[in-house]
Amino acid sequence: MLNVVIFGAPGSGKGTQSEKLIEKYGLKHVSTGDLLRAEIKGKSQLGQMAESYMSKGQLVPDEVVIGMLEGLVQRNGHVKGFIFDGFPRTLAQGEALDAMLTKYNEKVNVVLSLEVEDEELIVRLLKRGEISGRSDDNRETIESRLRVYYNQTAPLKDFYEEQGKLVRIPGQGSIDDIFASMATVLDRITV
Ligand code: B4P
Repeated sequence: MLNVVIFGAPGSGKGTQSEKLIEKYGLKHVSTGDLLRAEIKGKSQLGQMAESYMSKGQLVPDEVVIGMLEGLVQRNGHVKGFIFDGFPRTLAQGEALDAMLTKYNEKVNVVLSLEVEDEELIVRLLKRGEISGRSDDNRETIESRLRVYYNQTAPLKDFYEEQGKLVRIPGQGSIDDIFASMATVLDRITV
């Protein structure tokens, strides 16, 4: 399996690039943001709980997100690999992902970290908010998401750097150029 984590701040282009990567590499896309938004749309109990965190720009509790992913990884043992988009977002999630994959003699092969300046992130998310209707794409919530990112998510970079898995990708510029940089890294990995 080729297991890739797409890492980055909110609005860094994780979802955008994941869509292109799954097409080229035939990997299974796992976006915790999409999974949670589907729960909200379906008005499930989990969705109602998740919305109360997401609309404030906070992370949904680890045990909820980890539980959601465990079953998904288990059901997809046959795939060529996974693209984890927006997961892990805390150290506890990073450790849980390692444990989940180890059970199947698998591991995270590489972590592609999209590096984008805050000003650009804010512009992108405000722009998306105008069309997406996402309740978390407004200025106040975006600022809270960025604070949460630096406090709770960014420390994972050290976690993966220590494992020699972190590759920083410049995330500003054309979507195709950024995609090409990511593909160059993935094409060098043999599994
Ligand atoms: P996510 O759904 O993961 O979304 P995101 O971080 O906001 O965006 P992403 O980086 O995917 O940006 P995108 O490509 O869309 O998370 C939403 C919320 O869900 C979180 O705040 C949290 O509450 C919850 N959640 C999710 N996972 C969780 C977890 N593991 N644990 C706990 N809670 C969790 O790009 C953004 C915009 O930029 C788009 O409009 C796009 O068109 C544009 N764009 C992309 N690339 C561009 C480029 N190169 N140039 C210009 N614009 C670009």
